[in-house]
Amino acid sequence: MATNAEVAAAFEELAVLSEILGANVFKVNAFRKAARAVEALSGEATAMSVAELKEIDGLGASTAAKVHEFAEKRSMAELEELRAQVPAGLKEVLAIQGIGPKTARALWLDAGVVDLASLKKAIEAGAVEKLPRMGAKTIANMKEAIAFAESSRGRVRIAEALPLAERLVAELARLPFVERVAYAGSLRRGKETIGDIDILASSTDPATLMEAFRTRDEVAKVLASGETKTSVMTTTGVQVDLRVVPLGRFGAALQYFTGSKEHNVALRERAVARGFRLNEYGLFRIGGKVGKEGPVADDAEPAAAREEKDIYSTLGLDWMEPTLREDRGEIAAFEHGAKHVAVVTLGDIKAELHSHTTASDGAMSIDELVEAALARGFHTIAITDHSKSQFQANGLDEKRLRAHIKAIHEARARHPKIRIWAGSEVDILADGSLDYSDEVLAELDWVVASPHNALKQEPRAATERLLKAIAHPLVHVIGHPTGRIVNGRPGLEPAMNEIFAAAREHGTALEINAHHMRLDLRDVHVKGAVDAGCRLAIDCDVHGREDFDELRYGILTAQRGWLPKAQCLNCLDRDALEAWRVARRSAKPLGAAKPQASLSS
Ligand code: DGT
Ligand code: CA
Ligand code: CA
Ligand code: ZN
Repeated sequence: MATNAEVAAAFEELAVLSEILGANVFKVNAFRKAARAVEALSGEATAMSVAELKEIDGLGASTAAKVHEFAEKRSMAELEELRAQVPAGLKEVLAIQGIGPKTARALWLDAGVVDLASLKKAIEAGAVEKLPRMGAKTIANMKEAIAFAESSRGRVRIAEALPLAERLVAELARLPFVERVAYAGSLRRGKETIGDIDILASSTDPATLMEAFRTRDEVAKVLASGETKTSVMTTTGVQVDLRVVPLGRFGAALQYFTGSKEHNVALRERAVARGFRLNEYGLFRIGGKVGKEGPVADDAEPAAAREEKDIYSTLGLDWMEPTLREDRGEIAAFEHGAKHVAVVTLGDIKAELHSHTTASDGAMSIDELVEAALARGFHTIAITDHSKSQFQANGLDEKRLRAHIKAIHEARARHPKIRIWAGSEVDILADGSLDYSDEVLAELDWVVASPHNALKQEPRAATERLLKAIAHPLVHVIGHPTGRIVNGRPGLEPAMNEIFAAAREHGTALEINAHHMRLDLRDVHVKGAVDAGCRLAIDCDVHGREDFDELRYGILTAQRGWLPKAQCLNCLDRDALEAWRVARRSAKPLGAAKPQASLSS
């Protein structure tokens, strides 16, 4: 059965391809409408009859039939036809910010562009500037976006890899001849993007295991397959490597293939300094059997190999979270006896401080959102719908906001077990001023201030903009501070050290937006903020019920930034969090904020 999201994606692709091919606007719009209609359905589209489907607003006879076709064949004949007519590489051109189907069509037909490489050449050769509506600024933006796309090429966002890896590991673990299986690599380290998924397994029957792996439904192409390693490409475009290792060496392989490479290099140096040799087969005492190239590793008895933690402990180290293994000081920090960081974990999170309802662009009512937060075991939920400038997200003007605040406060009586804050995600405008007046902001319990527009600002302007919001006495937290989208757009590039210093000084928290598309602050910024002594919030930016599940990505990013529980707002208990909220405001009465000039150099 195909999911509604898959059907909607097929319609969206039909719309894009037909627009590139110059289909009439009605046809293109019909596909777009169908995509939106299917996406918004509460039931499974593919389980409905054509007659039922036709009744749905946004679907007609022909699109309804296509839903059925997709349910049966997992594709549509028309989609296959269109795909055959459009160069496959145009997809990556379309993925560039600012290039829509119409521009892609012009680039293709009038400038011979068929993929990113030819687009670059066409720009250099001056063929693009001859096209209509291609000003110098548009072309400069395009060049920047191409460079960004190239830097993220071949890497998928973590949310495209983690659930897939978990499914593979769980299902391989169930095979009777599989003894142990785990994923390693950048995925285990929780990086925001993943080059490939590395899976390790021990098996009593490796050949059958490889066969079972190669023939799985997700596999589109087998890239290489041998006795100990098989690489495949999935239908979703993710490369997965499966390695079979002896059970007695599983821990060593897990350590090695988890990496990072930099961490491994540092660990290997430590091993050598202590008279060991470390590789993917184990930790070996030097002085054993020696071959032509030095001590022979894989046939000598290892000092540690079966369990990862034994490798670390034999080297005088405590086991550390894979998220910390980037050679950023973790080896010194985890010496036996050192008092090391206890990084925040999923179970520590007790509050969601950034969420949207149907009042702006969320999918849940106030009560549904509150119940979803309660179901997570949270003691506090801050409801923070968009402010008025976010008109495309149905942002609230002052009148609607006041009615919303009232409705939120009324909801408290219905949900005594959870603390409900009436908040706002207020836009930080390009000049650093906020989208509501101080008078209105003062009526809110909780204020998240976020940049949404003007995300191509010069670094200096971006810095000033954020500093102004940080210094604002009514702001509690800066939401997704840079506005970047993973693999999508770079966002603001402010002087982060100034941001951290100001956040620390004013007691304004900085957000790790947990959504896998954002992860903003990103890992290295989190580390900087932690070191500067800032408070951080980890928030899902909830728009729909399933967004609460994004929290795991925020936790991984937080861990990669060494965030201790003590510096994370969402880990405070109910009363301590309320006390922080109140203190943040009373510490800085209106108008008492430091003049901002003192912060900039
Ligand atoms: P990715 O896949 O690009 O997101 O990043 P990783 O870290 O998963 O890298 P990958 O898949 O090439 O290799 C998995 C791990 O294997 C890596 O984190 C560390 C280890 N590894 C791979 N090549 C080397 C190497 O040349 N030296 C060392 N020390 N370790 C390596
Ligand atoms: Ca990898
Ligand atoms: Ca790999
Ligand atoms: Zn939001």
